[in-house]
Amino acid sequence: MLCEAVCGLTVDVETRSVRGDPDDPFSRGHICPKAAAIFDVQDDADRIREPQRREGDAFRAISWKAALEQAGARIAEVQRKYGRNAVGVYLGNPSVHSYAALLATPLFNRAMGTRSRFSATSVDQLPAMLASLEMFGHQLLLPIPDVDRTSFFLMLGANPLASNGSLMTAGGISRRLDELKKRGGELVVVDPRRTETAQEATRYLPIRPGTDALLLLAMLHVLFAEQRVGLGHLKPFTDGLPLLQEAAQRFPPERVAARTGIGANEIRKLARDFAAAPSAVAYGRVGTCTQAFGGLTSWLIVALNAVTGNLDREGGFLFTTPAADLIDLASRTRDRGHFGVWKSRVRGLPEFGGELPAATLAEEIDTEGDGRIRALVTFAGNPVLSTPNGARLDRALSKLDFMVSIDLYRNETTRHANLILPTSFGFERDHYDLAFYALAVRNAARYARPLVRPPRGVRGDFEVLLDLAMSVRRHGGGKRGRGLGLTLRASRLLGARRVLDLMLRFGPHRLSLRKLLKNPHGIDLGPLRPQLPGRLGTRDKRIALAPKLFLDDLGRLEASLSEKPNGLVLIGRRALRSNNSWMHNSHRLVKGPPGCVLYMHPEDAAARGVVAGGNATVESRVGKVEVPVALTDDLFRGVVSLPHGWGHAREGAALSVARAHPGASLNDLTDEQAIDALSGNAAFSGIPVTVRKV
Ligand SMILES: Nc1nc2c(c(=O)[nH]1)N[C@H]1C(S)=C(S)[C@@H](COP(=O)(O)OP(=O)(O)OC[C@H]3O[C@@H](n4cnc5c(=O)[nH]c(N)nc54)[C@H](O)[C@@H]3O)O[C@H]1N2
Ligand SMILES: Nc1nc2c(c(=O)[nH]1)N[C@H]1C(S)=C(S)[C@@H](COP(=O)(O)OP(=O)(O)OC[C@H]3O[C@@H](n4cnc5c(=O)[nH]c(N)nc54)[C@H](O)[C@@H]3O)O[C@H]1N2
Ligand SMILES: [Mo]
Repeated sequence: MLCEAVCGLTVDVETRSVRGDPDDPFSRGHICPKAAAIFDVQDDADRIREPQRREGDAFRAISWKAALEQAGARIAEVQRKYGRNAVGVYLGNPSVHSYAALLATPLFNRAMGTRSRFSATSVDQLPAMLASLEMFGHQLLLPIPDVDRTSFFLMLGANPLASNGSLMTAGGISRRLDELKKRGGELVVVDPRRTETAQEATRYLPIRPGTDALLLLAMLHVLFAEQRVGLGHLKPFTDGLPLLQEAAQRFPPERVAARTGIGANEIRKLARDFAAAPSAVAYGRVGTCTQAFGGLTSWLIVALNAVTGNLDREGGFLFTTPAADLIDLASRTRDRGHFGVWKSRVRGLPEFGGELPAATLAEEIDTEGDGRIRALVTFAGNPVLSTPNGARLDRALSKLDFMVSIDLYRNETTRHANLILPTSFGFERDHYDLAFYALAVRNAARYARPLVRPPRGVRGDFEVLLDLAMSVRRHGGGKRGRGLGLTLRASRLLGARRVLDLMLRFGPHRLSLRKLLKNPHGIDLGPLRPQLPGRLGTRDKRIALAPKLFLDDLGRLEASLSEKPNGLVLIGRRALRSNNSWMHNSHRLVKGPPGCVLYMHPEDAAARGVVAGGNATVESRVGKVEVPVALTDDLFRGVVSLPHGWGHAREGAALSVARAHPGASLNDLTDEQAIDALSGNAAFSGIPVTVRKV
């Protein structure tokens, strides 16, 4: 319900204790500190338990009826006056952790009828989805590393020992990586920081931020030059191998070594070992997505798997067969995704799947002109702390005519709202991991009933989203059309639970909620299986190995080869006892040494007179923060690291624990102008900064 690892939990409601469920066939008893903190959020005194309306600087409780009326009327008014696009929508990360929200948001978006849509996708996995759209014809068709059967795991820009794994749903990832090593396999980690995961690796390759695409092209160069390329069973339905070869020819290892920081021999050895392994998988995550070449890197990762015969092969990179199959449903409704069909108003950035990059949200609010965003709906998000140049967005939000937020808290973002609508959370609602079984390393399914009653003043995410949409339409806003009105009302009547049940019944494993309820520990549906070309979303059921979109971006990459490193660059990190921006109000997660600390290489620190334990200022083009410093050799020279999700000192948020452990926001330093020019995704990695001793 808040983590991609979807671990089975044993819960004692009386004592508020949460333990790992040893009988869960998927997670086998694994648990992490975040799960134990679910009750901290659920029982949090700061949690919002009734709709709140802002009156001046104060918030007062109002009834649901009044709140929905007012929200609908104000949003409709803005849309009637200024057009539908004058209302923006931002969906945060937890909207994919609640199956009810996941089912309601597409309907909500359709009903609002606005093109000013944003989400956490464009500060996260958008480039990986773009690669899937271009190569497999479906934005949701993401291949997953077969960690349990692979013999060579090449991991770039991911730290699952802290994150529990992402786009790789796997309860107990550290055990799974241990097992890989025990069976004689290799774990190679490529990261500018020797992370918790890198420390467990059999090989660690420190890399300069933002240069993974160069490394991957050089690996491909070696494989083509040494005739180690073989598409295997993909051959009859894969196009573009010669084009990929041509591209790779431009990037011999010697040409990229200095820029990446990885020696040519090291690159050759890595390429050979990867190709020679009985099975291998290359996988990248936040570090390969949220950087200036996120699109290229995501494409090349898939390409490397494909040309070594590891795509759609056991032990390699495979597609899932989830019991409730959103991918198949999207295909049936012909919504496989699209890219660049329209552009943002101010900067001309491309839409992806109907959403614009979050990096452009602030300027769409604070730039005058036709189509300016004047009202905003946020759902389960905190973009002030989580999107680039959050401080600018913070200022922009205060200029809105109207804002409504659906959230558990009055946080750094929702404090700007005129209305906050609170929803149920945790064990108060039923649970099924609709999104994450589609990303799991084994096929599995588990459904959990609610264990406790929600507070009287909150409602379900599904209900709130649909009720708000209906209220907007009643007041003459949103998209018109009788069909849409009927769909909204019918869905509201049916409820999320029944929609889920139907999806399970018509899904590939013919399950149902009844069957799942009979198996409360969850059902194992077996390992991932090859399923190409059948699963492809492309009309001709062929894979595009070298889409033009990516080939056209290679010139930009090539130009980066001549960049000379100069000064320090900033990257982010995650910690096990922290969850994006919203769990710092849990005592048990923030106790102990401070989490928001700048990591610095001792030589970089010495050159600036910065000492361990002292404070330093970090300054970028957009802002400046002051943070404590820790020194560590585990960093690429010239790179400093700060975790994201902190910065809780802002006036007006109601997070009393977090406020006592505020930290500084990494996104007061990241730059909304720093994006992957191809995809529009935020480029958090490699922000030039100046560090000074305080
Ligand atoms: N405890 C905890 N768990 C979480 C979260 C959390 O906040 N806390 N957040 C959840 C969410 S929303 C997500 S998306 C996942 C993310 O899951 P992961 O991607 O596994 O987690 P990160 O720690 O962000 O790992 C990114 C790594 O990329 C490295 N990196 C930075 N720049 C580059 C680069 O240019 N190249 C390479 N090769 N590496 C680079 C960083 O040093 C870092 O180690 O975690 C999820 N799980
Ligand atoms: N610099 C930098 N920035 C980053 C990242 C990074 O690595 N570096 N990581 C990025 C990534 S991967 C992500 S996913 C984003 C996350 O960015 P966001 O999604 O914008 O923010 P979160 O911190 O996840 O905040 C989630 C909010 O949802 C609320 N919430 C939780 N559960 C529910 C629920 O069930 N219903 C409702 N209605 N509300 C709920 C919480 O109270 C909280 O206010 O941050 C991104 N920002
Ligand atoms: Mo994320």
